[in-house]
Amino acid sequence: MAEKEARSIDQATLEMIEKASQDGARVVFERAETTRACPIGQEGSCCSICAMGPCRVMAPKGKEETLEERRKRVGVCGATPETISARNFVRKIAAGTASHGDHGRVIANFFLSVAKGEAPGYQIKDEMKLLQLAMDFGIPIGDRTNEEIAIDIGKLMVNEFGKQEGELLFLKRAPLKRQKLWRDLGVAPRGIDIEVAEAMHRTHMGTDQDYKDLLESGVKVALADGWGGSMIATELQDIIFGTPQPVLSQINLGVLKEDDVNIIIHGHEPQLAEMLVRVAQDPEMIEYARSKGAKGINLAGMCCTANEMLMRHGEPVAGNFLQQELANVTGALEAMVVDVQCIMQGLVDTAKCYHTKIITTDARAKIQGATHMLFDERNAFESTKAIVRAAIDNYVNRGKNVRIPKYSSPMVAGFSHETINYLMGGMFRASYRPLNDNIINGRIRGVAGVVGCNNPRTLHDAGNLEMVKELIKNDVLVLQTGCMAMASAKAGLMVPEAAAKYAGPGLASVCEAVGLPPVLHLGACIDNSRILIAATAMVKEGGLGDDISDLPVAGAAPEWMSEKALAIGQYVVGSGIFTVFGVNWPTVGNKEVSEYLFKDMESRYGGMWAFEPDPVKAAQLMIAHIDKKRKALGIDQARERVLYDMAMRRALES
Ligand code: NFS
Repeated sequence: MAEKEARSIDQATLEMIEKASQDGARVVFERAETTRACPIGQEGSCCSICAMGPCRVMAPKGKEETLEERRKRVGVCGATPETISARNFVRKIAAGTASHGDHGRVIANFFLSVAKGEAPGYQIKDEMKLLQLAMDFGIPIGDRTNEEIAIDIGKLMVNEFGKQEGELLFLKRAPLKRQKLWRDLGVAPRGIDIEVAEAMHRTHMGTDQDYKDLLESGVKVALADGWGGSMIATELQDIIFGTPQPVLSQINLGVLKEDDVNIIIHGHEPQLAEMLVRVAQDPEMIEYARSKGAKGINLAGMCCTANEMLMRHGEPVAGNFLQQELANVTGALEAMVVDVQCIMQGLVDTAKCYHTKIITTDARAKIQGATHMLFDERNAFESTKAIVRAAIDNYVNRGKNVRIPKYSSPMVAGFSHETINYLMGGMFRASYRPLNDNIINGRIRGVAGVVGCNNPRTLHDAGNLEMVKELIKNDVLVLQTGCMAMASAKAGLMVPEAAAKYAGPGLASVCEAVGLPPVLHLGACIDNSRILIAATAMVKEGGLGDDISDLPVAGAAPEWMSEKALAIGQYVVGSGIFTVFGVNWPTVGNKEVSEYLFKDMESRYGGMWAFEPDPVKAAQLMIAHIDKKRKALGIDQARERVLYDMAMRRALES
């Protein structure tokens, strides 16, 4: 058991790992033990981009290398370890940007279909955001219908992907100083696809072979994610599906129900999920479920699609990335419906031990052994009904080996840039002023974004929890997305009462005054763009410098695993924010490349990377950076005075 406990701190997860091993079902935790990570690939010292290799160029460990030895430590083509390391790093960023970009492109085209009335069942939900975007882009409003305006916006957004020259439109949202910096450094992206294609070309055998130049191109392609693909996805999804507002829900495998047809939707793009929410409530479908002996239909989410449904509908969340196969292990899941990204192929093998149907729904992502049922946006209601019907039909196949862990936690989610603005400032004077004032007076020391995946190479959920607790204890307000948001929610950090329990006195006093949890859920990974917008809003509000890099803020991904996480990290650093990653670091085998990312980037971008696998130490690095920024702003004194006041107050009370 001691060994099993080393896999997760989440009781529901531990219980299901145990059940999996009793049932003979293999899950990710076990595979991570039997399939060891390749140490050469892990440190970024293997080049496999041509057939003269793969070439392994590791530095000798524990001894000084002579110049002659160093000269020989190159690939067959002569590529230096720096080139190889940087090339690998940039390729990963390009893949991450491509993934978020492809999501954004699908959403932009879908948005256009909705506007043209070609996707029945969907309509524009957030008119205010639509009009705001139209004004941002100079699209005439007048007495035109929302749909006419949306067609113009949709065309403009679709065009961002294939644009060949100029600059991405959303760059204009960044502080002016940041925009100028990007232009001066030559990293302002022209379009989204072009930057991905160029990064793939630069990293092809025999093209860009100057590691610094390669790493700069990594910033350019990453910015095309954060201020491009991801931001387009978030903005357009908000307009079609609604901008999130605070909402109460439940999280963990305990949200599955013994007597219902359980359906989990897992993946990233919310079109199908939105329709599932509707179809699962359809009386005809509920009646059909009853005809098979179930009490009803229970819909829950997994991974980032869960976040999308949670944010807008308060739908329950079954778990984060490492829990996906464990949902099958409950024996109570009729269908795991998936689309794209973060879907483990292992789901199919695990499902074989139970009755769960794995249903793929996207033409870009089929899985051998799964059932493919293509979701058609233009016939959304009917094609979703077919999926739900298949799940219901599977209910009769449920076996006796059912155990749903009794763990689920309440959470408040649904924070967006707009809701933070509103909650802080109030309906009639929505503004970031109170947030900035509380940062200036030191009640809030700074703001941290803690985001990203789970990774079985580190204790599940623990990196997040230790980091977030350390941050809020030190009065740092934490903004979260993705699987890390879920880790905090499971541990009870996303309810207002958590402020009194875990936050430092300054942060707790602000949270209590506004009724906020000390840890705010901003949505899916794509919604890290909300953090960029929030940071920009803080700059524009005034009093905290004139660029994002002046703000007392920091970012982290303590349990990251995906290429998307690297793209996110690089655009956050390129936007001026110090960012620390845990688990392992993809350029750790190369000193020069790591130095560039950890140190040199600061002089160019005002933000830089760090690697620290110990989550508490990583949190302390973030706090030290926040304090450095406070000092530069001249607000470090204010903080000390507030602490003195607190001490005085306590003395008075006693
Ligand atoms: Ni983002 Fe990682 Fe995946 Fe979401 Fe979860 S693993 S980079 S958090 S589900 S995208």
